[in-house]
Amino acid sequence: MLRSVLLVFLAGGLTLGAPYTAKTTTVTSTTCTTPQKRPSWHDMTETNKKAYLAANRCLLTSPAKLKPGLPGAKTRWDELVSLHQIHALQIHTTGQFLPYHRYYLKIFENLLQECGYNGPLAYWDETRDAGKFSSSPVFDTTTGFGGSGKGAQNCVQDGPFANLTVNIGPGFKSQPRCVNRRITNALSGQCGSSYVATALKGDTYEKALDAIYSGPHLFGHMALAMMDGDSITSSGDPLFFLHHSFVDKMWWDWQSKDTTGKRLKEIGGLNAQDPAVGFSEFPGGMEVESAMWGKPTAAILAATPDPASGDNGGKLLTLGHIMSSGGIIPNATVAEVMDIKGGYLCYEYV
Ligand SMILES: *[C@@H]1O[C@H](CO)[C@@H](O)[C@H](O)[C@H]1NC(C)=O
Ligand SMILES: *[C@@H]1O[C@H](CO)[C@@H](O)[C@H](O)[C@H]1NC(C)=O
Ligand SMILES: [Cu+2]
Repeated sequence: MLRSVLLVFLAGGLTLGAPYTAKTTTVTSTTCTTPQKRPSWHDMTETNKKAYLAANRCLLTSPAKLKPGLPGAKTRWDELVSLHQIHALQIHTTGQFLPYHRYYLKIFENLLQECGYNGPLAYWDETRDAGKFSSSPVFDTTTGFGGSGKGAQNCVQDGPFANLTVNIGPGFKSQPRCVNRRITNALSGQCGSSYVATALKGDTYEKALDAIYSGPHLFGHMALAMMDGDSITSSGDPLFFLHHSFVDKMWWDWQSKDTTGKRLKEIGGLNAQDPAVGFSEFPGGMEVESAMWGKPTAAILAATPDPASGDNGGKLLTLGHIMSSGGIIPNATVAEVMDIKGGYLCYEYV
């Protein structure tokens, strides 16, 4: 239903400037007239910061809701992390990386609303803190995420997420572990503005995708080592969503640099990892890398969607690709998330 409404809107978009026709009522129901402003954490109001953090904490401490449940999920937060685990080999080092993580932020936003937060998501403008992440206001103990973890497990021991447990991970396992991270300032230098500018120079989707993925995205993860730096389940640390909103903003900045609108329809890459490559940041293919995090269990495989959903059975990602969330929010196509002000999504970075 939503999808057909959007198609009408996209079709309408091709004739921008033409007067609206009889389709106006469906078109207006999905247009985006007042996009929600998504600020950098630095600029978020203190009230919103505290409410946002409280809603994250609420999800970490609320029971799981889905029936049938997702593998290993005990809390509502675990369900969110489990989705990332289930999709891990389809959404990293693939064309799906940017659209799925944009959709994942929408799943997250819906979950925050369940916990009573109706303000905007925030991103972390990492360029302001590059090279000195640890002194960022992001790590404040009352209006931030708490600091670097301590002890052998790097458990976060101050702030709203101290002593909280996530049951998804490491890798494809499901074992209780603390919210953990370890900040390395030197690695955060490559989240600086000159590196971001370089990452956005490519003139095709695949060039931008690779440069964002291997550049500031990866360096941010390495500098933060959220959840043991685990590629499969790093979303266990609420900080993940601030970093990934920054990644989403980079994609949006690249998309909107071209004023013809061409990049709102440009997609490419694979819809699942090439087994010979696996994650591009690690040597060896999938088989070698599985030594780090195991292999998807039978339960995880049973919950994993067909990587070619909506892609006509092929290996390449198309705009028709269907993204899913285990039922937390409705499925959406890649086409629906291309424009953050397209109607299905309605926000902007400020
Ligand atoms: C976390 O747990 C430790 C050890 O159990 C305890 O000393 C500390 O006060 C707790 N911190 C918070 C913020 O609850
Ligand atoms: C959503 O997508 C999943 C995975 O592709 C699929 O199994 C499910 O049937 C879809 N749901 C709807 C309502 O289309
Ligand atoms: Cu991810």
